[in-house]
Amino acid sequence: MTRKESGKVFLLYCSRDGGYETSPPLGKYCGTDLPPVIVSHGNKLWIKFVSDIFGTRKGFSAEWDGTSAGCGGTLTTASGIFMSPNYPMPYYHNSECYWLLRGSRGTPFEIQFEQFHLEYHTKCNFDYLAAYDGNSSNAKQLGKFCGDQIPEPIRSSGDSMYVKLRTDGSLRGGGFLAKYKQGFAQEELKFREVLEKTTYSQGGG
Ligand SMILES: [Ca+2]
Repeated sequence: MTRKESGKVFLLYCSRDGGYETSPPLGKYCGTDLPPVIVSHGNKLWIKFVSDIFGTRKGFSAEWDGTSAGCGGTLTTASGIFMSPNYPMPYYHNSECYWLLRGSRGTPFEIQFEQFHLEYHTKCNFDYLAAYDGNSSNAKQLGKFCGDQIPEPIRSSGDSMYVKLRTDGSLRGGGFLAKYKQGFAQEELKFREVLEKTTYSQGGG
């Protein structure tokens, strides 16, 4: 849209999904109507403001909110599922999502993957899922995964687990679907104790 067409153009901007000038555009706005809420698919949004040599107006101000990015979240139920954004379609480039599993009563969590397909790299440097034994990425890392091999179940030692999904700007897979529940690990520990006692008494008898 040009200045002549609208007669009252004072602002022109567009946001691109992915955070680069070459990323796909999400919209182009001008005039005095407020643009809609713009939601990016990743953790970056690229905004360009253009003005010509004629006249000026007040301009614009914008606010951003990183919590409604459509990925990650805090999960407080004893069991449930979570998945990569856009699942079962391929996940987005340049995403960073965090899930916090937070339970009660000190009972550990277990995550089991139903589907897992992230871009493969020997050290998972490009796209990866990492799990931490606590409520942030400062906690001990329980594992870092990529590729299309379904990881073994991941267990926390306490009543919280932190999961991070990071993707880079190229190549992507179908993503993941994870089931989680609280309590399994403790039941298994009891089972192990019983097993050990049984083995011990058999060995000692
Ligand atoms: Ca990638």
